[in-house]
Amino acid sequence: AAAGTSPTWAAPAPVASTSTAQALADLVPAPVSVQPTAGVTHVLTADTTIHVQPGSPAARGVADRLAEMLRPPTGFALPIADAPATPPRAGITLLLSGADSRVGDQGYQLDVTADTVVLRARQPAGLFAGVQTLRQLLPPKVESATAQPGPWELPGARIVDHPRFAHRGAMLDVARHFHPVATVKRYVDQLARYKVNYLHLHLTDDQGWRLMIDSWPRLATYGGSTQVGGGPGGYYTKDQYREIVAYAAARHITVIPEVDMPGHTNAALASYAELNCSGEAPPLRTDIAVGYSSLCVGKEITYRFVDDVLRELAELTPGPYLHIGGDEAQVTSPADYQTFMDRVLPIVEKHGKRPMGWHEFVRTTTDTAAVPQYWGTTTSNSEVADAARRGHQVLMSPANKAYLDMKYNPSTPIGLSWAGYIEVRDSYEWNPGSHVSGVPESAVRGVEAPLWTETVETPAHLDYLAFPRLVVIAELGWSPWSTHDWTSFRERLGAQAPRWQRLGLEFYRSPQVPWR
Ligand code: TNX
Repeated sequence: AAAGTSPTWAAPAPVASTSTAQALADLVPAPVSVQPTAGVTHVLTADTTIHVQPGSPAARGVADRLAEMLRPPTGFALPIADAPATPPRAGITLLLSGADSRVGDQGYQLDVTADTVVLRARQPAGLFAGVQTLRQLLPPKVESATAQPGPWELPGARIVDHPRFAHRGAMLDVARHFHPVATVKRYVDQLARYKVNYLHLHLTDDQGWRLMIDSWPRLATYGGSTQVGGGPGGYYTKDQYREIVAYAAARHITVIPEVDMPGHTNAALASYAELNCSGEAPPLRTDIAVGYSSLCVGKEITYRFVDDVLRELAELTPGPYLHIGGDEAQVTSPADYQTFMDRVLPIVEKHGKRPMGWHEFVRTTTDTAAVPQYWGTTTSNSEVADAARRGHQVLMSPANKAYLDMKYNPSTPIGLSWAGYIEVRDSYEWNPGSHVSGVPESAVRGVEAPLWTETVETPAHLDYLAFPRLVVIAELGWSPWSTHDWTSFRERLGAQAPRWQRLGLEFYRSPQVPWR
């Protein structure tokens, strides 16, 4: 029997269909357009098949992710089959044709009728985004790892959706405290749910170097041997790192690796004495001071080191960007900072990548392919405004809005507070497209929520700081500004709680949010 037409499910109970329809109002991020079809419900059954556009391995990959997501909670087989040319069959169909022209490269159109669920996009990334919407249209028990009783109802609707900004990012600092592959993958799963499409990994800092570099192995084996507070630290082998990159890619998330320089380099300087101007290696550091370390700008070996590191990093990086840090170089003179960047930026390019960096590095270049990441706490910054005027695209991470490591309030048990306390509403009430004067929306590439981990030791700590604020930043990056409204947003955010509970996320129950 075709899915949705079996007698058992022909007439869903009115109560169920009301709560089912509510899911359309609860979507996070808010879609561009939702047209409910009153009284219509689609029910997934043991007979449901997932049909997918033939000939596209990436579309097939999205179907695989969809099946992996639905099989455990439903207990259904959910076989995947090639979609016939037309018309769409009963069940779920993923197609790379026929979508509303507004969807662009990352958006999708989702049509749910009694008999069919048809998801259309122009690119596999759009199908993947649409699958995340489909997941949120199902009841929260869809997040369970074990089989749950049905019914598995979707509300009838047409949704047309696409992101406001092409870049929605999250950063995880794996240097201050090392976070193993499993923790990173778990975070990737959460990012994917909220349509985040970049993961920035802060791989190196004063307290630790977290990636094996074959030509300079002591960076990882010695430089990675501790962390803030003096724990054992750790590092990723190249195979482990490839595993992270591939896991993210399968969820349409591009990894942006960061090697921070010329400052924030104590772990490297401690590992190789010859990198120091003095020729002497400093001790490893486990405190949280910043701004005291610098690579030796006047030594040639510095650039051999940078070339080796960036070459090996580029080989591991399918994405277009290498992040070179550049922040808080307080013991590098401005002239040395310029000299350093004049040598390093061409090395990034030589290895086929584009440079991204914390915003102060942009003063050293006129190459508009370089992306400054704004991390200031003010709404005027002449360096960034000048860069926008020259044609750079800016990534927005204002520390007093988007930093996930800031405490919510003075009694938050973990986190820092140098950029202020950031309650959930504070993280929501800013407009990335007009936040910094002189940086108009057309010069904004997108948003990123950084999570620095000086105080973040465990997945539970990570959960507490990232949820719900990561989801707030994801909404600001995706949803049209016309949907921006705290009163409705906090309801939608509160509706996520039953999902997060099933996922075991230890989120902060902000009193500002009506948690369901
Ligand atoms: C500033 S923001 C830093 C990091 C710290 C962070 C803590 C930036 C580019 N640098 O080194 O971890 O504050 O919030």
